[in-house]
Amino acid sequence: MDASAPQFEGASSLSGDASCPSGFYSMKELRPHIERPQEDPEGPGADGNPFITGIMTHVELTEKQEGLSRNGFNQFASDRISFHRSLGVDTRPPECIEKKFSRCPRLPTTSVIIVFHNEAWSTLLRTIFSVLHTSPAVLLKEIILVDDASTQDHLKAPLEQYVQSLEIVRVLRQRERKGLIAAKLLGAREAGGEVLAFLDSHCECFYGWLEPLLERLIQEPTTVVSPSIAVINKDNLQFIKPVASALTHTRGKFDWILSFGWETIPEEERVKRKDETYPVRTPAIAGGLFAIYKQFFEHIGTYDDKMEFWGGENIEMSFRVWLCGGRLEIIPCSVVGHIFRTKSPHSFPKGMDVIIINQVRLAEVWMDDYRKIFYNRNKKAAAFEAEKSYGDISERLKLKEKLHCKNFSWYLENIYPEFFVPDLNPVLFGSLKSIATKTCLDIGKKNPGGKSVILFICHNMGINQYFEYTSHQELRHNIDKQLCLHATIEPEPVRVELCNFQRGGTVPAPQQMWSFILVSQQIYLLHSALFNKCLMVEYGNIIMKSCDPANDYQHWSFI
Ligand code: LR7
Ligand code: MN
Repeated sequence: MDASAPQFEGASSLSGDASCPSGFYSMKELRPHIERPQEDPEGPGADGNPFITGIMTHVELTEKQEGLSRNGFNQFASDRISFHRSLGVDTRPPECIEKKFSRCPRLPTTSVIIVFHNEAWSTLLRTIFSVLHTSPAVLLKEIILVDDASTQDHLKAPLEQYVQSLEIVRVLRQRERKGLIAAKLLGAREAGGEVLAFLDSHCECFYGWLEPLLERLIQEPTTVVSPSIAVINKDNLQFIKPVASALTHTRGKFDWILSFGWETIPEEERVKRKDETYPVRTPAIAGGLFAIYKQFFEHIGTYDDKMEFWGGENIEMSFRVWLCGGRLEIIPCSVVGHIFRTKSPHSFPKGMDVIIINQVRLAEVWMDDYRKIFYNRNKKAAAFEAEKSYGDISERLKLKEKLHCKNFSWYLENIYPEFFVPDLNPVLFGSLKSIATKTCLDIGKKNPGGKSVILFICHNMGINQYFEYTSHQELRHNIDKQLCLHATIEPEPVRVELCNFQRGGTVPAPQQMWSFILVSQQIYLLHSALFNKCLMVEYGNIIMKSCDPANDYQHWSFI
């Protein structure tokens, strides 16, 4: 698209001024008068290195443990690393390092918005200082901290007092806990910059992160750009830098229970890349770290303000932006680190079901008939949908109409054609219950190599216990990958393998083709080598045994 002809109303003002200075933006233009902690090149964690823990006293061990359970990352280590640490040598690809950003047309001014709830002092301050240290002053209009009703004392008056000297940093308060979506909306409303750049409250920006995002926005004002997200190790705070020689191109994706994930870009996209300054088109964004023109954010419908606390808004935004005329991209030259934790340390005042309700809202608004694939796999979501207890979505439907957004099938065909679309109406589906043991087939929480299947108490939620009997006679568990129940020769336990029918095969693998006899409740294999063998539970294992219609342990039903 031509940058001089942006696609939404009011966007023509975004193409930059006619008069602008010559030359390039320079990192030396950071605000010199802002007091900053001095970087200690020998200090713990310097150059992005891991924090090394020596022998710890009992008191230190207690502090470390408490920090871990409060934050889900090693606050003990974070507290001992300077607020201002260097991240060491620039390991990005040479074309990223050499790239210069012209002042004409000028890049837009940016409001960085950081939302937080009970964030540790050291991680929050390191996020702020890393923005101040890596963003040219002319581009950084302000940093807005939005407090989602934190209860920890350090985030009250002491935070305001501390950031006063930083001039361009201010704190907005959400008095009542509403979650990150409302907090981001508050920050966005108050922002004075042309661009909004959102960050989580435990990030560190790598040298030169901002300019490539802004440059892309002036080229394509209807894009939402994400940096490439580096991992800050939650246990030792090591900043794991991208290594140019081992660059894998990762993009964002989702699965059929609407969880966000990552995947390598398809080979045909990889070979088309000329160099690393080119953006990576992505079906979905992680949601925490992205930049967007404020005007475009408003044009495209900000967020669904009835989504609460956490979750779903990133997938909602991903679908909406693509369907309603925008684009989502990852800019590899822009690198921002984030502390990934395994579990949220925050309480959810209304319980974890809010996440599912957020997902139902997005499915109802954007997924058309395909939402059924989600509901089949998440029973709680299906129940919320059936009871219509997901709130009013009429405003979002109006928005969809106003923006003339496309159908979800367009998204699947054009934006994410690699994504497998399961049957909307499989022959049988639900949980596969063993009649004798009253337990259900489950792929296990961790499914090493995608192989194990276990029996687990039937929870009737779908998710890990979701299986469907397809029109090709497979028994598939297909939320993310397409996994098929795969017969083995006794005593080897039955497992799941990638479905043959999906990997380019035109028929299921013989070990993946089952006959389900509803009358006798038996499941047997059509494969001749396992002729007359039935799926059976023996001592808690699932194996193939000679069929015996009278044996309860060979009886199964979909519930
Ligand atoms: O109730 C809350 N209120 C908040 O203000 C819960 C959280 N928060 C804040 C929190 O302090 C943090 O700054 O919101 C931010 C995100 O919460 P995290 O860090 O506890 O969770 P997360 O890193 O898993 O969040 C990811 O998924 C969220 C789903 O709603 C949002 O989209 C986050 O922005 C997103 N974070 C990222 O995309 C960072 C990159 C990593 C990935 C994937
Ligand atoms: Mn986070």
